[in-house]
Amino acid sequence: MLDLVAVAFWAMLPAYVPNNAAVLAGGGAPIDGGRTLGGRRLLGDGKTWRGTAVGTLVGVLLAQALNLLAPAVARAVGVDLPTFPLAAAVGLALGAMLGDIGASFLKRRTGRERGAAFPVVDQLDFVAGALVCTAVLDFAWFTGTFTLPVVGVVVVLTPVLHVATNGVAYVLGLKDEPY
Ligand code: CTP
Ligand code: MG
Ligand code: K
Repeated sequence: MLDLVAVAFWAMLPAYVPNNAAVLAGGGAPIDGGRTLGGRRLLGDGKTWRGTAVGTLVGVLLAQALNLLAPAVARAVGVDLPTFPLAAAVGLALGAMLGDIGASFLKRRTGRERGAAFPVVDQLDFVAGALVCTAVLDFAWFTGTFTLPVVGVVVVLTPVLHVATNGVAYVLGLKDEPY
């Protein structure tokens, strides 16, 4: 069980960090360019080119760092940890950002203003995006790493981590809402 948690956390790190990097880097031009659909913003001012680009880059670079650390960390925790081919790293990082963007699209369509909470979707949008994108870009790595038990742990573990990290970011004044 601890092995599963270690692999799930490690494999998802390049998908966890981009959204937090985007919070720090966000600002500038919104992706939707101010466009609206049915009287509401397509995505809103919270989804910017800069936040998306920096978030993706940080996730991909983190994966490279994890590749270097993998042998030492694996030895220390006694668990076989995966390394990230570039396609998988891009899938995890870009997919996380796209999942979050997709959720904003759904939020606007359901009348939720920027920053509004969308329970469950807020906690799992980037997981769905990361898994789908990684499966598309490197299917062999995806199926070898994200076995059904690992995916199960990811789905349970991620909301817990998400609530905790966003709570901390909120208390530190880095984020406007604690979700
Ligand atoms: N951010 C960004 N680009 C992204 C994602 C996030 O610039 N692709 C930045 C924005 O400054 C955003 C902040 O990170 O306001 C917090 O992200 P998030 O909570 O996802 O956005 P919200 O502002 O809450 O907007 P939404 O309701 O659309 O989720
Ligand atoms: Mg938000
Ligand atoms: K979000």
